Amino acid sequence: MSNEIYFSDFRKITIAVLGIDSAGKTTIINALLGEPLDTAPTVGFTEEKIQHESYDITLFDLGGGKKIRDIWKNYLAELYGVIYVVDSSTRDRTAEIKENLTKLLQNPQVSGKPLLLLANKQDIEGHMEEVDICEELTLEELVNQNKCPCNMVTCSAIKGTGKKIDPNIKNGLTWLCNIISQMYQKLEERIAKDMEEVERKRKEENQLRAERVRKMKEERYHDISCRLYRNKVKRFLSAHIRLCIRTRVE
Ligand SMILES: Nc1nc2c(ncn2[C@@H]2O[C@H](COP(=O)(O)OP(=O)(O)OP(=O)(O)O)[C@@H](O)[C@H]2O)c(=O)[nH]1
Ligand SMILES: [Mg+2]
Repeated sequence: MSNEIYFSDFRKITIAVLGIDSAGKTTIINALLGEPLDTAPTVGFTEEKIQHESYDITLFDLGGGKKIRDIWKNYLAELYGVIYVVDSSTRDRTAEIKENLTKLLQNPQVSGKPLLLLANKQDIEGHMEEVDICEELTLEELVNQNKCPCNMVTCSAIKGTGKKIDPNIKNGLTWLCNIISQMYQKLEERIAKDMEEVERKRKEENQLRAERVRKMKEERYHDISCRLYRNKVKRFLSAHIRLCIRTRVE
């Protein structure tokens, strides 16, 4: 009985772990789940559940490959916050990361929501420091413009899994949970409104699709009817002509 009360106190929230391909998103989720850290590129979307602080957290793991990023927009409305993972070991892709993060934070379903930026792969020599990442991404400007409360934490996802996880990842998640706590009611109301809008659009699209299918069927039926009618007329005319010829011959 006490357990039931205890678990019912847990608030349910959804957080997406985003970032471009190979940033370390799935590795971080596996570390939080206490699972082995070997990963393959995520093709599409997976969902995992963890408990942290007083939250039942649903984590969305979305592939970061160029061709997959387009699906992110379908998962943003229900988010209470975003964990954005950056591979700090390379400077080659900072322009791509900046463009991706800018587009994400400017999305009306994300603006204003809390953002935890994990500067991952800090174990690799020559990695970018926090200050470099801030500068390269013009992070302060970006989060201010989009009113996203933000915290950056450095980490190394391959450090360990479960109890051996890099404590910075857990601390970052605690920060995110705390800020979500402070904004909970506002976020909950906004998510309910955004999800209603998503549902309305989905119904509208389904209606439009059904209408398109109905029109296509109607047009096809019309085509077939016309063809049948033409064939009928043709058959009638050729029978009439044959009859005329036969009558004239006789
Ligand atoms: N050295 C080092 N390697 C890491 C770290 N985190 C992840 N990796 C490696 O980086 C590669 C990509 O990791 P994933 O977790 O699959 O990356 P992802 O962001 O999920 O990539 P997509 O699913 O393609 O979007 C894997 O080989 C990981 O082992 C880290 O902190 N340090
Ligand atoms: Mg992945």
